[in-house]
Amino acid sequence: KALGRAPSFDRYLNFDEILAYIAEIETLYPDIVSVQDIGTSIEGRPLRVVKLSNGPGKKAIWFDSVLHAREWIGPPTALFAINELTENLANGNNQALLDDNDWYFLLVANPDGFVHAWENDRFWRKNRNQNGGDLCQGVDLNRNFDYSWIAQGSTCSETYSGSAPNSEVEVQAISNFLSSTQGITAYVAIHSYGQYLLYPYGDTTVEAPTVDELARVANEATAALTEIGGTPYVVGSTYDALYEALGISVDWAYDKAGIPLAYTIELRGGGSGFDPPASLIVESNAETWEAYKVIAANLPTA
Ligand code: ING
Ligand code: ZN
Repeated sequence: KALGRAPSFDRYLNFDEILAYIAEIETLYPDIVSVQDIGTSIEGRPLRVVKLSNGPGKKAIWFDSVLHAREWIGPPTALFAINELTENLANGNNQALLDDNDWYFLLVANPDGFVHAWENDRFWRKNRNQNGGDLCQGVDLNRNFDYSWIAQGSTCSETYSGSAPNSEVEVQAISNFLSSTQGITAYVAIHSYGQYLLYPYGDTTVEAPTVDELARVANEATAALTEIGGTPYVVGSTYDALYEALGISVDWAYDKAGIPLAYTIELRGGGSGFDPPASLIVESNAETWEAYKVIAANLPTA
């Protein structure tokens, strides 16, 4: 079915609908949008990246959402950003944000898990690795990055870290792309829920070397977010503000890929947490866009 020029924000889009939207904006805005598959999931689905750019040689910001299958409030915020920078380019300071930066979006980082959550198990978190025929399926992709990785959990654990660091094809695809692509100076992992904006590290209480800048931009971003509707956000390192977490994407991006501005945003929850009613999407998008804009406006030069 036709989605129209803007994505629907009155309901959640499934994987096929997200791909259809990507194909549509690629056709509608060929001067800005380019689409690239950076890899394939273990069940063979594309890891499809949307790049928005209106000229060469720019610094860039990267977003990924749905590394965790059940966190459906993430992709709408990315779709909203894409729509602002294409269809709504004339709004506010959107033109400047596109003139100054390239934008990358991996809308569904864990497509097999996402489809499984849509079709079988709404609260599925991990990918769909069969784990060698073991009792339970799935690896927690946000414990599989090659930074401070340890073997943790049985295959049945929600935070099973996999058989080795970077063992999962989805993690390999992201890691390879971020390591080999020039100009990316900000990394944003979109998760839910909890209303946090988190920076490195998750494995230690030791402060990141650039903690002052990480905290400055994060505080500015959450202030802009909260101004929209009063939604409170907590800023801090993953370890301090939340809990110890090893092998996480944001720490890998900062420490191993050398991306100086690196965050996990834990968006607002709703319903029983991971399943906010679709009626919350509009408000969540509006406030989150303010935070994304602040991060983009503070991109270090490459
Ligand atoms: N929570 C995160 C998780 O993977 C988190 C918490 C945030 C960990 C940032 C690491 C970095 O446990 C969700 N909801 O996924
Ligand atoms: Zn998550």
